[in-house]
Amino acid sequence: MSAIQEKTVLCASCDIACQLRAEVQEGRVTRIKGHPNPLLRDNICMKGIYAPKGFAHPDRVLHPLKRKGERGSGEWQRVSWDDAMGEIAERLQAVVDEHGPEALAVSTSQWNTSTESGAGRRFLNALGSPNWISGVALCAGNTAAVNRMVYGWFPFPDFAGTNCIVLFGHNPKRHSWTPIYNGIRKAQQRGAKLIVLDPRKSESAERADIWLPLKAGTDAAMCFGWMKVILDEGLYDHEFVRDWTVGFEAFKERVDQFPLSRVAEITGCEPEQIAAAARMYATNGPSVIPWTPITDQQRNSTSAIRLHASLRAVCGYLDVPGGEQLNGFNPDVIPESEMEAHGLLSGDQKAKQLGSDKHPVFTYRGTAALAEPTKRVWGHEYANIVMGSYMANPSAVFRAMADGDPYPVKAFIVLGNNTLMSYANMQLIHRGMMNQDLIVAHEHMKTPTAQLADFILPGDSWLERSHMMDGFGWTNVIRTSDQAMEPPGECRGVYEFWRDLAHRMGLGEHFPWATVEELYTHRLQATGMDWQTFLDTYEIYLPEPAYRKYEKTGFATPSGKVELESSILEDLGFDPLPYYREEPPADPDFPIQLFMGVREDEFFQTGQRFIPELRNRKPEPQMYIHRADAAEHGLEEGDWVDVETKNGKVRLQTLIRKDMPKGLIRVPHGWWKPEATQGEGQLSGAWLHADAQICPDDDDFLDREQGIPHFKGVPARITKVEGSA
Ligand SMILES: Nc1nc2c(c(=O)[nH]1)N[C@H]1C(S)=C(S)[C@@H](COP(=O)(O)OP(=O)(O)OC[C@H]3O[C@@H](n4cnc5c(=O)[nH]c(N)nc54)[C@H](O)[C@@H]3O)O[C@H]1N2
Ligand SMILES: Nc1nc2c(c(=O)[nH]1)N[C@H]1C(S)=C(S)[C@@H](COP(=O)(O)OP(=O)(O)OC[C@H]3O[C@@H](n4cnc5c(=O)[nH]c(N)nc54)[C@H](O)[C@@H]3O)O[C@H]1N2
Ligand code: SF4
Ligand SMILES: [Mo]
Repeated sequence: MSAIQEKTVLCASCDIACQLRAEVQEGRVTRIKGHPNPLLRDNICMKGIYAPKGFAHPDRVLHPLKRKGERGSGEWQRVSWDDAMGEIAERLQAVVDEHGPEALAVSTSQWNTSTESGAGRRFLNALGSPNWISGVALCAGNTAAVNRMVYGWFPFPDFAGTNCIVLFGHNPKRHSWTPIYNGIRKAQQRGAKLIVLDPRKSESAERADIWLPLKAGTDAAMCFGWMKVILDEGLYDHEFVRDWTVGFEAFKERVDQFPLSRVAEITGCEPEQIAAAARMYATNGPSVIPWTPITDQQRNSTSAIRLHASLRAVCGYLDVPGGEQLNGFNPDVIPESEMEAHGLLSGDQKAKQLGSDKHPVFTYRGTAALAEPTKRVWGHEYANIVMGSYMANPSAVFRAMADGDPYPVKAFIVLGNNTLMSYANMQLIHRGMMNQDLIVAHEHMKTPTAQLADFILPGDSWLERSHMMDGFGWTNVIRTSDQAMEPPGECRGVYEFWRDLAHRMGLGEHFPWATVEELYTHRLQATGMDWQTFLDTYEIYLPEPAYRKYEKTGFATPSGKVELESSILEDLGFDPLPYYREEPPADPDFPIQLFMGVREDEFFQTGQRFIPELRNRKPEPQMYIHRADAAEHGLEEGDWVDVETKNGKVRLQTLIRKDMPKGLIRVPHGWWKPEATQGEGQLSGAWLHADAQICPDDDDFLDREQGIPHFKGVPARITKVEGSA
């Protein structure tokens, strides 16, 4: 038996990159353990613990595969990396020659593949395509882009120092974003208050000082209610508002349109409770409203996010201890945003970015006015925080893939993202994929998306590579991850893929670094260390926190102040003030409401359902429903139902839950069954269970400024399925 070695690694089985310790024996990871960091040592989520099992699964793709027969046939032939890359480069070049570089679109979520240091964007920018989309369009990235419009950066909450935490839906648990759960628990143990807004009595709501059971999708209206109380009662930071905001008078007039009686009617909450929560937030400060995906995914998303930002600002909680930090870049490391080389893409090509005409907020067009202020305050023109800026609009990209409107997209590369199931309107995405000349999937597993590819390329995993992570460009913390074992088979990293493709397509000059470690050394040049020395020296590398930095530099907005009234949105032709769009009129055919969400403890998003230890705990996709609604539909626990919206239907198993309010059901995200029949027509159960089929993406359900879909409070109907599923 050889000795056990221990390596510090960053987990990428979900998107928050916990530090973990990997025990390595005879070249294999045998055990995952907690890291001594106080937020990580006490418990690890089960996805982290079972990750090595997943990476050793017999169905993992270990060699490049090329499709045999029709697209989606489910039949594959093993090819060499050299043959695969040669053919991919040739076919991509043919698409570019015929339709222009903008005919290539890329989709990735980047947290699981983010070892690439921006190489994918760099490739796309060098080639000339603006059509990059990402799961972060629906999760944090879009919030980051909207926050930049208000005060020039995306703030990060100081859980350790705060006196009051407000969770808009967001419900971290022991097995869901464990360190954030731990951070909130520790704050509560210190005496910090917790306010939870959730239509369901979630685990966090159970522990809250105040729980507001608002109706799904009404978060923006709720924020107006809070703001009304805070402004009317003078509970805001008068000096900060006077010195550091613009548009306060107009903003106040808009807020005055939301008396508590109106807010109570929209949200279904009691006026006194709304006022009590607003007072707790404003008077127990410094308080924090941590980022929440719930307001990423609503028809009023942009307004809700702006109102969160405005609450932080008027209460004086920005860039103060215990409040919300505006971190900027780490001064010693070349930021990922810079490595992405957005300057390489010409103005003409940027202007072709799909969807930027109608829904510009996170596109090049929408963020152009931030370039100069960002350079002035943060030292670089581009700040791609959480990779959420400078993206195309996903729905617009899928339409271009399917219908060639306004121009054709004919080549699609997907890396670490299950595109078909990870946006709205799976039917459209499917049509778009079936209409491609070339699809490449860089993956571990034959996901429904990969099943439609021309090539599946075997990706390495987070235990099998080194990683330098720059806090998603959000915090200025740089963390390192040591390679714990060799990749199995012919698995390779994303950087190697982009570099190889660039060299084959005449773009090699932009990729002089032979390995990702060389690339890290390049980014670390100001520290005087190479990657190995840095890795041996630091697990974490960060500057001393500094507060109220805006007093010296101003905010990174066009006015240099917090824009309660947004000059950028006004110039883009939108309402410069936050607003509230009421729901479309009720449709008697769809009498109940649903939301997509409540993450499964056992799996991350669409992943991990092939790991028996996890799947045994949650074998089937479940609809949560109130007992009275179940009775009304003749449903008993375990019955199968079809849940339908006007876009399509999914089949789910009934689970009667006390925490659900009447009239609202929960649809789980991301279900497919890796053991079920693969290929077109079935896609391993995705056509039966994937929520993306019922997510609407028409104008009534898209947020106007960003063009992201509404997942919270969608009209639906349910029908019992006789017999089993
Ligand atoms: N319809 C619908 N869409 C949604 C959501 C929803 O609720 N409903 N939720 C949204 C949210 S909150 C998010 S965060 C996004 C998430 O969207 P994604 O990031 O796409 O998340 P996953 O479904 O986990 O897909 C990741 C894929 O990457 C693969 N993978 C994992 N690690 C690696 C790696 O190291 N290398 C490579 N090459 N591949 C790897 C996995 O096998 C998996 O298939 O989806 C968003 N989209
Ligand atoms: N185990 C595990 N952990 C995960 C993930 C996973 O897939 N598995 N995914 C990770 C990712 S990418 C994300 S984005 C997070 C998501 O995790 P969370 O932010 O916690 O989001 P959800 O679990 O979808 O839903 C949280 C709460 O929102 C409530 N809710 C539903 N509709 C509304 C609404 O309109 N308004 C309000 N205020 N509340 C509403 C639901 O009742 C639910 O209790 O989890 C992360 N952690
Ligand atoms: S919460 Fe779990 S899956 Fe996510 S990074 Fe941490 S250990 Fe990994
Ligand atoms: Mo997410």
